[in-house]
Amino acid sequence: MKDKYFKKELGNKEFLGIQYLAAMLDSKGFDCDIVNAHYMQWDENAISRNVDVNSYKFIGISCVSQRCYPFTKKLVKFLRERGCTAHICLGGFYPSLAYEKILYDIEGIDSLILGEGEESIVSLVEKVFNGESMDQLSGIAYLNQGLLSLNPPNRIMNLDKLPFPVRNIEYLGNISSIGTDKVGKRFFRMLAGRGCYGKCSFCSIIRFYAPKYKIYRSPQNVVGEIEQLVNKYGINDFLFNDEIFYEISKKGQMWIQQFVELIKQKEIKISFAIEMRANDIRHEEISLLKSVGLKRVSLGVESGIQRVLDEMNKGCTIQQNRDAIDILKQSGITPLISFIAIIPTMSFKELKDNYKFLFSLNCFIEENVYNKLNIYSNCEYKNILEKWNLLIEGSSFYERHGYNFYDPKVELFSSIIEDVRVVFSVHKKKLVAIDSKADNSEILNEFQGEWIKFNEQLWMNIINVLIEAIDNIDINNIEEIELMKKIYFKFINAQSDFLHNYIDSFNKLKM
Ligand code: B12
Ligand code: SF4
Repeated sequence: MKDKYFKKELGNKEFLGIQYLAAMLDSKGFDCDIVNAHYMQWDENAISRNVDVNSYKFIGISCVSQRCYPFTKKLVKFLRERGCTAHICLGGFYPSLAYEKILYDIEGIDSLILGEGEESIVSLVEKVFNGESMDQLSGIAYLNQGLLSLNPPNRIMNLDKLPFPVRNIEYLGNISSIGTDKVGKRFFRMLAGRGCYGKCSFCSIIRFYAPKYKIYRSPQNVVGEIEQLVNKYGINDFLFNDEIFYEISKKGQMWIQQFVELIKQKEIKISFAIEMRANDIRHEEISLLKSVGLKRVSLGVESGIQRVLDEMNKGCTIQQNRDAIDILKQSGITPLISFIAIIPTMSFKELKDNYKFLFSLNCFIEENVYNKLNIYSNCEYKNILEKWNLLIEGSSFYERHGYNFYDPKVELFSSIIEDVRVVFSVHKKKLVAIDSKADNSEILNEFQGEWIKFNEQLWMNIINVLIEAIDNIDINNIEEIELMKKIYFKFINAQSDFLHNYIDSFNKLKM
Protein backbone atom coordinates (compact mmCIF):
# COMPACT_ATOMS: atom_id res chain seq x y z
CA MET A 1 0.00 0.00 0.00
CA LYS A 2 2.72 2.40 0.98
CA ASP A 3 4.59 1.52 -2.17
CA LYS A 4 1.56 2.28 -4.29
CA TYR A 5 1.12 5.66 -2.64
CA PHE A 6 4.79 6.33 -3.01
CA LYS A 7 4.61 5.73 -6.72
CA LYS A 8 1.43 7.74 -7.18
CA GLU A 9 2.38 10.71 -5.11
CA LEU A 10 6.03 10.99 -5.98
CA GLY A 11 5.34 10.14 -9.56
CA ASN A 12 4.25 13.75 -9.69
CA LYS A 13 7.81 14.84 -9.20
CA GLU A 14 9.06 14.45 -12.71
CA PHE A 15 11.64 17.18 -12.89
CA LEU A 16 11.96 18.82 -16.29
CA GLY A 17 14.83 21.14 -15.35
CA ILE A 18 17.31 18.32 -14.72
CA GLN A 19 15.87 16.22 -17.53
CA TYR A 20 16.62 19.10 -19.94
CA LEU A 21 20.14 19.54 -18.55
CA ALA A 22 20.88 15.81 -18.86
CA ALA A 23 19.60 15.79 -22.46
CA MET A 24 21.85 18.71 -23.32
CA LEU A 25 24.95 17.15 -21.75
CA ASP A 26 24.09 13.87 -23.38
CA SER A 27 23.80 15.52 -26.79
CA LYS A 28 27.32 16.94 -26.37
CA GLY A 29 28.73 13.51 -25.57
CA PHE A 30 29.02 13.75 -21.79
CA ASP A 31 28.20 10.66 -19.83
CA CYS A 32 25.86 11.76 -17.05
CA ASP A 33 23.54 10.28 -14.42
CA ILE A 34 20.45 11.80 -12.84
CA VAL A 35 19.87 11.14 -9.17
CA ASN A 36 16.42 12.37 -8.26
CA ALA A 37 16.83 12.41 -4.48
CA HIS A 38 13.54 14.28 -4.03
CA TYR A 39 11.65 11.61 -5.91
CA MET A 40 13.47 8.77 -4.16
CA GLN A 41 13.05 10.45 -0.76
CA TRP A 42 16.78 10.02 -0.15
CA ASP A 43 18.65 11.93 2.50
CA GLU A 44 22.41 12.45 2.22
CA ASN A 45 23.16 9.00 3.70
CA ALA A 46 20.83 7.25 1.29
CA ILE A 47 22.43 9.16 -1.58
CA SER A 48 25.90 8.02 -0.61
CA ARG A 49 24.68 4.42 -0.06
CA ASN A 50 23.15 4.30 -3.53
CA VAL A 51 25.51 6.44 -5.58
CA ASP A 52 29.29 6.31 -5.80
CA VAL A 53 29.64 10.04 -5.22
CA ASN A 54 33.42 9.96 -5.53
CA SER A 55 33.32 8.60 -9.06
CA TYR A 56 32.17 11.91 -10.64
CA LYS A 57 34.26 14.82 -11.93
CA PHE A 58 31.31 17.22 -11.94
CA ILE A 59 28.25 17.26 -9.70
CA GLY A 60 25.36 19.60 -10.41
CA ILE A 61 22.78 20.05 -7.67
CA SER A 62 19.40 21.54 -8.41
CA CYS A 63 18.01 23.72 -5.66
CA VAL A 64 14.81 24.55 -7.41
CA SER A 65 13.02 26.29 -4.59
CA GLN A 66 14.11 28.17 -1.54
CA ARG A 67 12.73 25.39 0.60
CA CYS A 68 15.36 22.98 -0.76
CA TYR A 69 18.21 25.18 0.43
CA PRO A 70 18.90 23.75 3.93
CA PHE A 71 19.12 20.23 2.48
CA THR A 72 21.29 21.41 -0.42
CA LYS A 73 23.72 22.98 2.03
CA LYS A 74 23.81 19.85 4.16
CA LEU A 75 24.42 17.69 1.10
CA VAL A 76 27.38 19.74 -0.15
CA LYS A 77 28.97 19.62 3.30
CA PHE A 78 28.38 15.88 3.49
CA LEU A 79 29.91 15.27 0.05
CA ARG A 80 33.02 17.26 0.90
CA GLU A 81 33.40 15.47 4.25
CA ARG A 82 33.28 12.16 2.34
CA GLY A 83 36.26 13.32 0.29
CA CYS A 84 34.37 14.26 -2.86
CA THR A 85 36.70 16.30 -5.10
CA ALA A 86 34.29 16.88 -7.99
CA HIS A 87 33.49 20.41 -9.16
CA ILE A 88 30.20 21.12 -7.36
CA CYS A 89 27.80 23.50 -9.07
CA LEU A 90 24.33 24.60 -7.94
CA GLY A 91 21.52 25.78 -10.18
CA GLY A 92 17.78 26.45 -10.09
CA PHE A 93 15.51 29.26 -8.97
CA TYR A 94 16.94 29.94 -5.56
CA PRO A 95 20.65 30.02 -6.51
CA SER A 96 19.70 32.32 -9.39
CA LEU A 97 18.03 34.77 -7.02
CA ALA A 98 20.33 34.59 -3.98
CA TYR A 99 23.69 33.72 -5.60
CA GLU A 100 25.91 36.02 -3.59
CA LYS A 101 24.64 34.96 -0.18
CA ILE A 102 24.80 31.29 -1.15
CA LEU A 103 28.39 31.50 -2.40
CA TYR A 104 29.47 32.93 0.94
CA ASP A 105 27.25 30.56 2.91
CA ILE A 106 28.32 27.17 1.50
CA GLU A 107 32.01 26.52 1.66
CA GLY A 108 32.24 23.52 -0.62
CA ILE A 109 30.65 24.84 -3.81
CA ASP A 110 32.71 25.82 -6.84
CA SER A 111 30.12 27.64 -8.93
CA LEU A 112 26.49 28.61 -9.41
CA ILE A 113 24.68 28.66 -12.71
CA LEU A 114 22.10 31.42 -12.99
CA GLY A 115 18.89 31.26 -15.00
CA GLU A 116 18.29 28.62 -17.67
CA GLY A 117 21.15 26.16 -17.40
CA GLU A 118 21.39 24.20 -20.67
CA GLU A 119 23.98 26.34 -22.46
CA SER A 120 25.96 27.36 -19.39
CA ILE A 121 26.33 23.85 -18.02
CA VAL A 122 27.87 22.58 -21.24
CA SER A 123 30.39 25.45 -21.37
CA LEU A 124 31.15 25.00 -17.68
CA VAL A 125 31.68 21.26 -17.86
CA GLU A 126 34.00 21.73 -20.84
CA LYS A 127 36.06 24.28 -18.91
CA VAL A 128 36.19 22.11 -15.82
CA PHE A 129 37.23 19.01 -17.77
CA ASN A 130 39.93 21.01 -19.59
CA GLY A 131 41.13 22.63 -16.38
CA GLU A 132 40.38 26.11 -17.79
CA SER A 133 39.17 29.26 -16.05
CA MET A 134 35.44 30.06 -15.80
CA ASP A 135 35.86 33.82 -16.05
CA GLN A 136 34.48 34.34 -19.56
CA LEU A 137 31.38 32.18 -19.15
CA SER A 138 27.97 33.80 -19.10
CA GLY A 139 25.39 32.80 -16.51
CA ILE A 140 28.01 31.75 -13.94
CA ALA A 141 28.77 33.09 -10.47
CA TYR A 142 31.68 31.99 -8.30
CA LEU A 143 34.16 33.27 -5.77
CA ASN A 144 37.55 34.24 -7.12
CA GLN A 145 39.93 34.53 -4.16
CA GLY A 146 37.00 35.38 -1.95
CA LEU A 147 35.50 37.96 -4.34
CA LEU A 148 32.31 37.53 -6.30
CA SER A 149 32.77 36.97 -10.00
CA LEU A 150 29.55 37.15 -11.98
CA ASN A 151 28.55 37.06 -15.62
CA PRO A 152 24.80 37.52 -15.98
CA PRO A 153 22.83 34.86 -17.85
CA ASN A 154 21.24 35.22 -21.26
CA ARG A 155 17.80 33.83 -22.00
CA ILE A 156 17.60 30.98 -24.47
CA MET A 157 15.81 32.71 -27.34
CA ASN A 158 15.43 29.66 -29.56
CA LEU A 159 14.07 26.84 -27.40
CA ASP A 160 13.70 24.58 -30.43
CA LYS A 161 17.43 24.00 -30.54
CA LEU A 162 17.33 22.26 -27.14
CA PRO A 163 17.12 18.48 -27.22
CA PHE A 164 13.92 17.05 -25.75
CA PRO A 165 14.25 16.35 -22.01
CA VAL A 166 15.34 12.81 -21.18
CA ARG A 167 12.50 10.52 -20.17
CA ASN A 168 14.02 7.09 -20.34
CA ILE A 169 13.97 4.79 -17.39
CA GLU A 170 17.75 4.53 -17.16
CA TYR A 171 17.88 8.20 -16.23
CA LEU A 172 14.77 8.45 -14.16
CA GLY A 173 15.23 5.34 -12.03
CA ASN A 174 12.05 3.52 -12.89
CA ILE A 175 8.91 3.94 -14.90
CA SER A 176 6.82 5.36 -12.08
CA SER A 177 8.81 8.58 -12.21
CA ILE A 178 6.61 9.42 -15.15
CA GLY A 179 3.90 11.38 -13.35
CA THR A 180 0.79 9.68 -12.05
CA ASP A 181 -2.21 11.78 -11.19
CA LYS A 182 -4.70 11.21 -8.39
CA VAL A 183 -6.88 8.69 -10.17
CA GLY A 184 -3.91 6.65 -11.24
CA LYS A 185 -3.41 7.80 -14.83
CA ARG A 186 0.11 8.44 -15.86
CA PHE A 187 1.10 11.77 -17.38
CA PHE A 188 4.19 13.53 -18.64
CA ARG A 189 5.15 17.05 -17.70
CA MET A 190 5.84 19.27 -20.74
CA LEU A 191 6.91 22.82 -21.52
CA ALA A 192 5.53 24.76 -24.47
CA GLY A 193 7.77 27.70 -23.63
CA ARG A 194 9.31 29.62 -20.75
CA GLY A 195 8.58 32.89 -18.96
CA CYS A 196 5.59 35.12 -18.25
CA TYR A 197 4.70 38.73 -18.99
CA GLY A 198 3.00 39.12 -15.60
CA LYS A 199 4.44 41.24 -12.80
CA CYS A 200 2.85 39.67 -9.71
CA SER A 201 4.60 41.03 -6.65
CA PHE A 202 4.78 37.67 -4.82
CA CYS A 203 6.19 35.67 -7.75
CA SER A 204 9.82 34.66 -8.38
CA ILE A 205 9.37 34.18 -12.11
CA ILE A 206 9.73 37.87 -12.84
CA ARG A 207 13.26 37.99 -11.42
CA PHE A 208 14.35 34.70 -12.96
CA TYR A 209 13.55 35.32 -16.62
CA ALA A 210 14.91 38.59 -18.02
CA PRO A 211 13.60 39.95 -20.35
CA LYS A 212 10.23 39.23 -18.80
CA TYR A 213 8.11 37.71 -21.48
CA LYS A 214 7.16 34.30 -22.69
CA ILE A 215 9.38 32.64 -25.26
CA TYR A 216 7.53 29.89 -27.13
CA ARG A 217 8.86 26.68 -28.59
CA SER A 218 7.44 26.28 -32.07
CA PRO A 219 4.18 24.31 -32.21
CA GLN A 220 5.98 21.82 -34.51
CA ASN A 221 8.65 21.22 -31.87
CA VAL A 222 6.11 20.72 -29.04
CA VAL A 223 3.84 18.47 -31.06
CA GLY A 224 6.89 16.51 -32.27
CA GLU A 225 7.82 15.77 -28.66
CA ILE A 226 4.25 14.82 -27.77
CA GLU A 227 4.10 12.47 -30.74
CA GLN A 228 7.36 10.85 -29.76
CA LEU A 229 6.21 10.28 -26.18
CA VAL A 230 2.82 8.90 -27.19
CA ASN A 231 4.45 6.48 -29.63
CA LYS A 232 7.22 5.38 -27.30
CA TYR A 233 5.33 5.03 -24.01
CA GLY A 234 1.67 4.87 -25.00
CA ILE A 235 0.95 7.63 -22.49
CA ASN A 236 -1.48 10.28 -23.72
CA ASP A 237 -1.81 12.62 -20.74
CA PHE A 238 0.24 15.78 -20.45
CA LEU A 239 0.63 18.46 -17.83
CA PHE A 240 2.16 21.68 -19.14
CA ASN A 241 4.45 23.34 -16.58
CA ASP A 242 4.44 26.70 -18.37
CA GLU A 243 3.53 29.52 -16.03
CA ILE A 244 1.19 30.69 -18.80
CA PHE A 245 0.42 28.39 -21.72
CA TYR A 246 -0.30 31.36 -23.99
CA GLU A 247 -1.25 35.01 -23.80
CA ILE A 248 -3.76 36.93 -25.91
CA SER A 249 -1.48 38.51 -28.46
CA LYS A 250 -1.05 37.99 -32.20
CA LYS A 251 1.79 35.61 -31.50
CA GLY A 252 -0.05 33.70 -28.78
CA GLN A 253 -3.21 33.29 -30.85
CA MET A 254 -1.28 32.13 -33.90
CA TRP A 255 0.62 29.66 -31.75
CA ILE A 256 -2.63 28.13 -30.47
CA GLN A 257 -4.08 27.83 -33.97
CA GLN A 258 -0.99 26.07 -35.32
CA PHE A 259 -0.69 23.80 -32.28
CA VAL A 260 -4.33 22.70 -32.63
CA GLU A 261 -4.07 22.22 -36.42
CA LEU A 262 -0.95 20.08 -36.04
CA ILE A 263 -2.50 17.79 -33.43
CA LYS A 264 -5.57 17.37 -35.64
CA GLN A 265 -3.48 16.77 -38.75
CA LYS A 266 -1.41 14.11 -37.04
CA GLU A 267 -4.52 12.63 -35.40
CA ILE A 268 -2.85 12.46 -32.00
CA LYS A 269 -5.34 11.66 -29.23
CA ILE A 270 -4.26 13.34 -26.01
CA SER A 271 -5.62 15.01 -22.92
CA PHE A 272 -3.77 17.84 -21.25
CA ALA A 273 -3.84 20.48 -18.55
CA ILE A 274 -2.42 24.01 -18.67
CA GLU A 275 -1.89 27.08 -16.49
CA MET A 276 -3.24 30.49 -17.48
CA ARG A 277 -3.84 34.04 -16.34
CA ALA A 278 -7.58 34.80 -16.04
CA ASN A 279 -7.39 37.85 -18.32
CA ASP A 280 -6.18 35.65 -21.19
CA ILE A 281 -9.14 33.25 -21.05
CA ARG A 282 -11.58 33.57 -23.96
CA HIS A 283 -14.14 31.21 -25.45
CA GLU A 284 -12.37 31.11 -28.84
CA GLU A 285 -9.03 29.67 -27.76
CA ILE A 286 -10.47 27.48 -25.03
CA SER A 287 -12.88 25.75 -27.39
CA LEU A 288 -10.09 25.26 -29.95
CA LEU A 289 -7.88 23.68 -27.31
CA LYS A 290 -10.77 21.61 -26.00
CA SER A 291 -11.22 20.13 -29.46
CA VAL A 292 -7.75 18.55 -29.14
CA GLY A 293 -8.00 17.34 -25.56
CA LEU A 294 -7.76 20.26 -23.11
CA LYS A 295 -9.26 19.03 -19.82
CA ARG A 296 -8.16 21.35 -17.06
CA VAL A 297 -6.94 24.92 -16.62
CA SER A 298 -5.15 26.16 -13.50
CA LEU A 299 -5.84 29.80 -12.74
CA GLY A 300 -4.07 32.02 -10.25
CA VAL A 301 -7.22 33.74 -8.95
CA GLU A 302 -5.39 34.64 -5.71
CA SER A 303 -7.95 36.98 -4.12
CA GLY A 304 -11.53 38.18 -4.08
CA ILE A 305 -10.53 41.66 -2.90
CA GLN A 306 -9.62 44.17 -5.58
CA ARG A 307 -7.32 46.14 -3.26
CA VAL A 308 -5.35 42.93 -2.63
CA LEU A 309 -5.22 42.03 -6.33
CA ASP A 310 -3.83 45.49 -7.03
CA GLU A 311 -1.32 45.21 -4.23
CA MET A 312 -0.21 41.90 -5.74
CA ASN A 313 0.16 43.68 -9.07
CA LYS A 314 -1.92 40.90 -10.52
CA GLY A 315 -3.16 42.93 -13.47
CA CYS A 316 -6.57 41.28 -13.16
CA THR A 317 -9.95 42.30 -11.80
CA ILE A 318 -12.30 40.24 -9.65
CA GLN A 319 -14.71 40.26 -12.60
CA GLN A 320 -12.05 38.90 -14.97
CA ASN A 321 -11.42 36.07 -12.55
CA ARG A 322 -15.14 35.28 -12.33
CA ASP A 323 -15.56 35.51 -16.11
CA ALA A 324 -12.61 33.18 -16.72
CA ILE A 325 -14.08 30.57 -14.37
CA ASP A 326 -17.48 30.88 -16.05
CA ILE A 327 -15.99 30.50 -19.53
CA LEU A 328 -14.11 27.38 -18.47
CA LYS A 329 -17.15 25.84 -16.80
CA GLN A 330 -19.37 26.63 -19.78
CA SER A 331 -16.78 25.00 -22.04
CA GLY A 332 -16.73 21.85 -19.91
CA ILE A 333 -13.16 22.47 -18.72
CA THR A 334 -12.30 22.00 -15.05
CA PRO A 335 -10.95 25.19 -13.46
CA LEU A 336 -8.32 24.50 -10.81
CA ILE A 337 -7.86 27.71 -8.90
CA SER A 338 -5.13 28.87 -6.58
CA PHE A 339 -6.16 31.33 -3.94
CA ILE A 340 -4.40 33.09 -1.07
CA ALA A 341 -6.99 33.39 1.66
CA ILE A 342 -4.86 35.14 4.26
CA ILE A 343 -2.81 38.25 3.46
CA PRO A 344 -0.90 40.30 6.06
CA THR A 345 -2.26 43.69 4.96
CA MET A 346 -5.91 42.60 5.13
CA SER A 347 -8.56 44.02 7.41
CA PHE A 348 -10.88 41.49 9.09
CA LYS A 349 -13.70 42.77 6.90
CA GLU A 350 -11.60 42.00 3.80
CA LEU A 351 -10.85 38.54 5.14
CA LYS A 352 -14.58 37.87 5.56
CA ASP A 353 -15.30 39.12 2.03
CA ASN A 354 -12.44 37.06 0.67
CA TYR A 355 -13.95 33.83 2.05
CA LYS A 356 -17.40 34.80 0.79
CA PHE A 357 -15.89 35.19 -2.68
CA LEU A 358 -13.95 31.93 -2.45
CA PHE A 359 -16.99 29.87 -1.46
CA SER A 360 -19.11 31.55 -4.14
CA LEU A 361 -16.83 30.26 -6.91
CA ASN A 362 -17.85 26.65 -6.53
CA CYS A 363 -14.29 25.48 -7.28
CA PHE A 364 -13.36 23.94 -3.95
CA ILE A 365 -9.78 22.95 -3.17
CA GLU A 366 -8.99 22.43 0.49
CA GLU A 367 -5.54 24.08 0.46
CA ASN A 368 -7.08 27.34 -0.74
CA VAL A 369 -9.05 27.66 2.47
CA TYR A 370 -5.97 28.05 4.65
CA ASN A 371 -3.41 29.30 2.14
CA LYS A 372 -1.35 32.14 3.55
CA LEU A 373 0.90 34.38 1.51
CA ASN A 374 4.46 33.00 1.21
CA ILE A 375 7.11 35.61 0.64
CA TYR A 376 10.15 34.15 -1.06
CA SER A 377 13.56 35.74 -1.16
CA ASN A 378 13.57 39.31 -2.42
CA CYS A 379 10.26 39.30 -4.22
CA GLU A 380 8.55 42.67 -4.74
CA TYR A 381 5.97 42.01 -2.05
CA LYS A 382 8.74 42.38 0.52
CA ASN A 383 8.77 46.13 -0.22
CA ILE A 384 5.03 46.34 0.42
CA LEU A 385 5.50 44.72 3.79
CA GLU A 386 8.30 47.12 4.57
CA LYS A 387 6.04 50.04 3.68
CA TRP A 388 3.32 48.71 5.96
CA ASN A 389 5.93 48.11 8.67
CA LEU A 390 4.94 44.44 8.83
CA LEU A 391 8.14 42.71 7.70
CA ILE A 392 10.02 40.53 10.18
CA GLU A 393 13.55 39.79 9.02
CA GLY A 394 14.38 36.15 9.74
CA SER A 395 17.65 35.08 11.31
CA SER A 396 18.72 33.16 8.16
CA PHE A 397 18.66 34.57 4.67
CA TYR A 398 17.11 31.39 3.29
CA GLU A 399 13.98 31.52 5.42
CA ARG A 400 10.87 32.85 3.77
CA HIS A 401 10.25 36.43 4.92
CA GLY A 402 8.17 36.47 8.09
CA TYR A 403 5.51 39.08 8.72
CA ASN A 404 3.15 40.58 11.25
CA PHE A 405 -0.47 41.29 10.44
CA TYR A 406 -2.05 44.70 10.07
CA ASP A 407 -5.27 43.59 11.76
CA PRO A 408 -4.96 41.63 15.05
CA LYS A 409 -8.22 39.80 14.27
CA VAL A 410 -6.72 38.49 11.02
CA GLU A 411 -3.63 37.42 12.94
CA LEU A 412 -5.75 35.53 15.48
CA PHE A 413 -7.76 33.93 12.69
CA SER A 414 -4.55 32.89 10.91
CA SER A 415 -3.00 31.24 13.96
CA ILE A 416 -6.20 29.37 14.85
CA ILE A 417 -6.75 28.12 11.32
CA GLU A 418 -3.19 26.82 11.26
CA ASP A 419 -3.96 24.72 14.38
CA VAL A 420 -7.19 23.51 12.79
CA ARG A 421 -5.23 22.42 9.72
CA VAL A 422 -2.95 20.34 11.95
CA VAL A 423 -5.96 18.68 13.64
CA PHE A 424 -7.36 17.72 10.25
CA SER A 425 -4.07 16.63 8.72
CA VAL A 426 -4.42 13.16 10.35
CA HIS A 427 -7.31 12.49 8.00
CA LYS A 428 -5.13 13.11 4.96
CA LYS A 429 -3.34 9.80 5.62
CA LYS A 430 -6.65 7.96 5.64
CA LEU A 431 -7.66 9.54 2.38
CA VAL A 432 -4.35 8.54 0.86
CA ALA A 433 -4.98 4.99 2.07
CA ILE A 434 -8.35 4.99 0.27
CA ASP A 435 -6.64 6.35 -2.82
CA SER A 436 -4.04 3.63 -2.84
CA LYS A 437 -6.42 0.80 -1.90
CA ALA A 438 -8.86 1.54 -4.68
CA ASP A 439 -7.93 -0.50 -7.70
CA ASN A 440 -11.21 0.43 -9.28
CA SER A 441 -11.01 4.05 -10.39
CA GLU A 442 -14.81 4.23 -10.79
CA ILE A 443 -15.21 3.71 -7.05
CA LEU A 444 -12.47 6.18 -6.41
CA ASN A 445 -14.07 8.77 -8.68
CA GLU A 446 -17.41 8.30 -6.92
CA PHE A 447 -15.76 8.71 -3.56
CA GLN A 448 -13.83 11.76 -4.70
CA GLY A 449 -17.00 13.40 -6.04
CA GLU A 450 -18.85 12.87 -2.75
CA TRP A 451 -15.81 13.76 -0.74
CA ILE A 452 -15.28 17.15 -2.41
CA LYS A 453 -18.87 18.20 -1.62
CA PHE A 454 -18.64 16.91 1.93
CA ASN A 455 -15.29 18.54 2.56
CA GLU A 456 -16.36 21.89 1.11
CA GLN A 457 -19.40 21.99 3.39
CA LEU A 458 -17.25 21.04 6.35
CA TRP A 459 -14.70 23.79 5.71
CA MET A 460 -17.43 26.38 5.10
CA ASN A 461 -18.77 25.60 8.57
CA ILE A 462 -15.32 25.68 10.13
CA ILE A 463 -14.51 29.07 8.59
CA ASN A 464 -17.90 30.65 9.21
CA VAL A 465 -18.03 29.60 12.87
CA LEU A 466 -14.52 30.97 13.42
CA ILE A 467 -15.26 34.25 11.67
CA GLU A 468 -18.37 34.74 13.78
CA ALA A 469 -16.51 33.88 16.98
CA ILE A 470 -13.69 36.33 16.25
CA ASP A 471 -16.11 39.02 15.09
CA ASN A 472 -17.79 38.94 18.49
CA ILE A 473 -14.80 39.09 20.82
CA ASP A 474 -12.88 41.95 22.29
CA ILE A 475 -9.47 41.42 20.67
CA ASN A 476 -7.68 43.04 23.63
CA ASN A 477 -9.20 40.72 26.18
CA ILE A 478 -6.92 37.68 26.51
CA GLU A 479 -9.28 35.74 28.77
CA GLU A 480 -12.11 36.16 26.32
CA ILE A 481 -9.86 34.94 23.48
CA GLU A 482 -8.77 31.86 25.44
CA LEU A 483 -12.37 30.98 26.26
CA MET A 484 -13.38 31.42 22.63
CA LYS A 485 -10.54 29.12 21.52
CA LYS A 486 -11.57 26.46 24.04
CA ILE A 487 -15.14 26.45 22.81
CA TYR A 488 -14.08 26.57 19.16
CA PHE A 489 -11.70 23.60 19.49
CA LYS A 490 -14.47 21.55 21.13
CA PHE A 491 -16.44 22.19 17.97
CA ILE A 492 -13.38 21.36 15.81
CA ASN A 493 -12.75 18.08 17.62
CA ALA A 494 -16.38 17.10 17.11
CA GLN A 495 -16.04 17.92 13.39
CA SER A 496 -12.86 15.91 13.26
CA ASP A 497 -14.57 12.87 14.84
CA PHE A 498 -17.41 13.25 12.39
CA LEU A 499 -14.95 13.29 9.52
CA HIS A 500 -13.11 10.29 10.90
CA ASN A 501 -16.37 8.30 10.96
CA TYR A 502 -17.32 9.47 7.48
CA ILE A 503 -14.05 8.31 5.97
CA ASP A 504 -14.07 5.06 7.93
CA SER A 505 -17.61 4.15 6.94
CA PHE A 506 -16.76 4.78 3.32
CA ASN A 507 -13.61 2.76 3.65
CA LYS A 508 -15.52 -0.26 5.06
CA LEU A 509 -18.42 -0.08 2.66
CA LYS A 510 -16.85 0.55 -0.67
CA MET A 511 -13.27 -0.73 -0.72
C1 B12 B 1 6.49 21.96 -11.81
C2 B12 B 1 6.81 22.75 -10.57
C3 B12 B 1 6.80 22.09 -9.36
C4 B12 B 1 6.53 20.59 -9.26
C5 B12 B 1 7.70 19.75 -9.72
C6 B12 B 1 9.06 20.29 -9.35
C7 B12 B 1 9.93 20.52 -10.55
N1 B12 B 1 10.97 21.21 -10.34
O1 B12 B 1 9.68 20.12 -11.66
C8 B12 B 1 6.19 20.40 -7.75
C9 B12 B 1 4.69 20.30 -7.64
C10 B12 B 1 6.79 19.23 -7.03
C11 B12 B 1 6.68 21.73 -7.17
C12 B12 B 1 6.78 21.92 -5.83
C13 B12 B 1 7.16 23.14 -5.25
N2 B12 B 1 7.37 24.29 -5.89
CO1 B12 B 1 7.42 24.45 -7.78
N3 B12 B 1 7.33 24.82 -9.57
C14 B12 B 1 7.11 24.13 -10.66
C15 B12 B 1 7.13 25.01 -11.90
C16 B12 B 1 5.69 25.41 -12.22
C17 B12 B 1 7.73 24.44 -13.16
C18 B12 B 1 9.14 23.85 -13.02
C19 B12 B 1 9.69 23.59 -14.38
O2 B12 B 1 9.47 22.55 -14.96
N4 B12 B 1 10.37 24.59 -14.97
C20 B12 B 1 10.98 24.47 -16.27
C21 B12 B 1 12.43 23.98 -16.15
C22 B12 B 1 13.07 23.85 -17.51
O3 B12 B 1 13.09 25.01 -15.43
P1 B12 B 1 13.78 24.79 -14.01
O4 B12 B 1 13.19 23.68 -13.26
O5 B12 B 1 13.85 26.11 -13.34
O6 B12 B 1 15.28 24.35 -14.43
C23 B12 B 1 16.13 25.21 -15.19
C24 B12 B 1 16.96 26.21 -14.36
O7 B12 B 1 16.42 26.52 -13.11
C25 B12 B 1 18.31 25.59 -14.27
N5 B12 B 1 18.56 24.60 -13.23
C26 B12 B 1 17.73 23.94 -12.44
N6 B12 B 1 18.41 23.07 -11.67
C27 B12 B 1 19.69 23.17 -11.99
C28 B12 B 1 20.80 22.50 -11.50
C29 B12 B 1 22.04 22.79 -12.05
C30 B12 B 1 23.24 22.08 -11.53
C31 B12 B 1 22.17 23.77 -13.07
C32 B12 B 1 23.46 24.05 -13.64
C33 B12 B 1 21.05 24.45 -13.54
C34 B12 B 1 19.82 24.14 -13.00
O8 B12 B 1 18.41 24.92 -15.52
C35 B12 B 1 17.14 24.31 -15.82
C36 B12 B 1 16.98 24.22 -17.32
O9 B12 B 1 16.99 25.50 -17.89
C37 B12 B 1 7.96 26.23 -11.38
C38 B12 B 1 7.73 27.50 -12.12
C39 B12 B 1 8.54 27.52 -13.40
N7 B12 B 1 7.94 27.90 -14.43
O10 B12 B 1 9.71 27.13 -13.45
C40 B12 B 1 7.55 26.26 -9.92
C41 B12 B 1 8.51 26.84 -8.83
C42 B12 B 1 9.91 26.39 -9.13
N8 B12 B 1 8.05 26.22 -7.61
C43 B12 B 1 8.08 27.01 -6.61
C44 B12 B 1 7.69 26.64 -5.31
C45 B12 B 1 7.61 27.76 -4.30
C46 B12 B 1 7.40 25.33 -4.99
C47 B12 B 1 7.02 24.78 -3.60
C48 B12 B 1 7.78 25.38 -2.43
C49 B12 B 1 5.52 24.96 -3.46
C50 B12 B 1 4.99 24.60 -2.10
N9 B12 B 1 4.43 25.58 -1.45
O11 B12 B 1 5.12 23.49 -1.66
C51 B12 B 1 7.31 23.28 -3.77
C52 B12 B 1 8.75 22.99 -3.34
C53 B12 B 1 9.26 21.66 -3.69
C54 B12 B 1 10.62 21.50 -3.11
N10 B12 B 1 10.93 20.35 -2.59
O12 B12 B 1 11.40 22.40 -3.07
C55 B12 B 1 8.57 28.39 -6.99
C56 B12 B 1 9.99 28.64 -6.48
C57 B12 B 1 10.13 30.03 -5.91
C58 B12 B 1 11.31 30.17 -5.01
N11 B12 B 1 11.83 31.36 -5.00
O13 B12 B 1 11.71 29.31 -4.29
C59 B12 B 1 8.40 28.39 -8.51
C60 B12 B 1 9.40 29.25 -9.30
C61 B12 B 1 6.94 28.90 -8.82
C62 B12 B 1 6.77 30.39 -8.66
N12 B12 B 1 6.06 31.02 -9.56
O14 B12 B 1 7.17 31.03 -7.73
N13 B12 B 1 6.94 22.64 -8.12
S1 SF4 C 1 0.92 35.34 -13.82
FE1 SF4 C 1 1.76 33.64 -12.59
S2 SF4 C 1 3.83 33.26 -13.37
FE2 SF4 C 1 3.15 35.24 -14.21
S3 SF4 C 1 4.04 36.73 -12.80
FE3 SF4 C 1 1.95 36.27 -12.08
S4 SF4 C 1 2.13 34.56 -10.59
FE4 SF4 C 1 4.08 34.73 -11.75
